[in-house]
Amino acid sequence: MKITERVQSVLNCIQECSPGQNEFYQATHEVFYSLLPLLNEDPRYLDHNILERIVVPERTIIFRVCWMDDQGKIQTNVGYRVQFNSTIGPYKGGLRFHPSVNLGIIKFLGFEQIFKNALTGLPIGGGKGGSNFDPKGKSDGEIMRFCQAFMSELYKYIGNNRDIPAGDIGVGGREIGYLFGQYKKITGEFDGILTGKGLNWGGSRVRKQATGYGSVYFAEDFLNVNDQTLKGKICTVSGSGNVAIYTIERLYDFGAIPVSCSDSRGMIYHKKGIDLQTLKAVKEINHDSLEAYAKLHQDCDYIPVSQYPKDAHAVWQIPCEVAFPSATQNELTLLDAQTLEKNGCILINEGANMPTTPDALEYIRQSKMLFSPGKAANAGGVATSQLEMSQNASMEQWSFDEVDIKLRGIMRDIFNTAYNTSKEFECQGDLVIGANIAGFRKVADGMIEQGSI
Ligand code: NDP
Ligand code: 2IT
Repeated sequence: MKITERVQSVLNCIQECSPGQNEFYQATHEVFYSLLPLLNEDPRYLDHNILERIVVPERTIIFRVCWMDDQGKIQTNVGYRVQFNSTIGPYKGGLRFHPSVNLGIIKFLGFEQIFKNALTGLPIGGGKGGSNFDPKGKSDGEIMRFCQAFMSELYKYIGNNRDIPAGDIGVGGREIGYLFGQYKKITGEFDGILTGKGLNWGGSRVRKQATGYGSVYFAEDFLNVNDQTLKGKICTVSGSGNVAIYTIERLYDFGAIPVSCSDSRGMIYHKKGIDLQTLKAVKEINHDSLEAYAKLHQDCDYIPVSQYPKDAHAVWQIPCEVAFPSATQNELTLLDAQTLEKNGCILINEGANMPTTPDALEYIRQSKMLFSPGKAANAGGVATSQLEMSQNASMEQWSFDEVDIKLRGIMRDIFNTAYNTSKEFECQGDLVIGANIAGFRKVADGMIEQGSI
């Protein structure tokens, strides 16, 4: 059997065995096809059936979460934890609370996390979890009771050497606090079983900022090898959550001009630059819609989702030099990629997980635009989570600068690893190939060394 036929037969199997899990299929398809240069060169991976093994999670936990709403009614949601791969360390990855969550979404995120975590160079395996719970419009009390109910089941499966969840969409500092409190109450242990904790109870400085800052560091390194910098560049950012806010913050520090942000209801275009203070107040403190931002700034444009062009997103219609998709999966379409190129964009730097659709990705890789895949560019969050674990283990707390300097170094190492691997396989600058091969090779070699685990 030819190598491409073998790859396709594993993908066919995934499609048959996991019907309806479109995002999972999309993620495995992208990774496997980008591994072809490696599989052609080194027969060990196919000999050891690594592809067949690596696409099946080591363990999948699905559980019921019942919690009481403010009206005294019991509500029911579904909880997930996919412990995907523990070859190089304990399972590590975020929890997502969003109504769109299902097994396919959690598996795609968990699968990506395996290679992302390997790329950081740190000893962490891949996992992901979450729930179809919708935090929007819920009171603090409802969020707390949901988090307590979720942890009442999850606590059985996690541990600081076993599985260490963190935040993702819909899970930030507040939720991590409620989850941690419940774990401590049930087990009686003050243990580093979650990352993204509060600074007074085991959290790490810079963790909140880490994904956004790391994404900017990665973009700067990629531009530098192409004789450019972020300084003075017009940047578009999508999303207005944890990743987007701290991307915007660090872009200003690098002298760039971030002109946009978005949420599930609309998009802000603020030509003179996003007002970070207003953005933080609207989103981090008031958990409000961006319409509130527009009301405070008469000189910005607000476009509601209902007015977006067909099959496209308003944020990618804005002329920019660097684009930072930082909201969610499949938020940058083929039409968006074509518009970005036409408007002079030179780099698309993924802050979110898999924000680019497959046809857009194919188009971008054949164009002159540079492309940073999320599993490399957004790895600063999980890397700093590992620094939090390290501080917990030694009962230390490092200064902001100490953590930030380590984060800067880790992002540079990730960039160099992905870039040098792309060169090794004669695709210089194709970081999809570079990141996927580098991450896969590390995990696959470990799987071979550890036998039939
Ligand atoms: P947040 O929940 O803090 O923010 C998510 C943002 O994206 C919000 O502005 C939200 O809008 C918007 N959004 C979410 N879903 C949709 C949707 N279906 N359509 C349109 N807009 C949407 O999440 P994060 O910032 O933490 O995560 C953003 C992305 O970054 C995700 O892909 C996540 O997996 C990835 N990521 C996160 C890391 C982290 O450390 N937090 C690390 C690495 C990657 P609204 O406010 O209306 O809900
Ligand atoms: O997608 C991701 O890397 C995250 N949501 C962060 C995971 C973590 O364990 O910090």
